[in-house]
Amino acid sequence: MSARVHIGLGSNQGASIDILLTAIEDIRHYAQNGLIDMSEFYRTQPVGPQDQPDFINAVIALRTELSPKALLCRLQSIEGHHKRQRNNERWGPRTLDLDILLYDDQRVVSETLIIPHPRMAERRFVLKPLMDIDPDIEIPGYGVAQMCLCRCEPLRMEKIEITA
Ligand code: A4P
Ligand code: MG
Repeated sequence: MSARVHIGLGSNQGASIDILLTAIEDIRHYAQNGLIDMSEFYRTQPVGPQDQPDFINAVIALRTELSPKALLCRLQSIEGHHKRQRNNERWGPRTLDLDILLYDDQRVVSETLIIPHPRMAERRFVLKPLMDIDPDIEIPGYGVAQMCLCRCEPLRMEKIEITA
């Protein structure tokens, strides 16, 4: 049985828009499913250190038969293709960050994987694109996304046109 999964994408190094579009194609391929719902793309103020470029953020939703762990493994390999280098700076710049936000309404807590993503409910750059796809969605353990959005800190954020 397949699950509906939401994935958050972010980049603030390199050709971020192209990187996100390529990553979406890679995920489509890996998930063995042609159907992907895609949010708008946004240019967003960094959360964390401010001496780094703005991010491009988006969210996609798809159905997959991969387990949460298998999906994480595939997403990390896609991050690897984009020369993502993990360094020690928390919330520092990156070419590609792929986070599993939701996996049906399941909750997962393990050493390597937490679903819902533990910081998603406080992040405007996640909630806004998530609601482009599913406006009434509920985040298990946190409540309705719209209510979470109302509680978020303000964040500079603008929609960008994608000509793909
Ligand atoms: N991990 C646990 N749960 C998950 C999950 N649900 N999805 C583990 C993906 N990974 C998950 O991730 C560290 C470890 O988290 C992984 O090995 C995996 O086992 P990482 O991608 O190496 O590290 P990270 O992303 O730098 O760490 P962190 O703290 O998760 O960062 P966040 O919370 O993802 O924040 N500002 C704007 N405007 N836009 C952004 O996209 N992103 C960040 C990164 C900070 N500021 C930002 C943005
Ligand atoms: Mg991450």
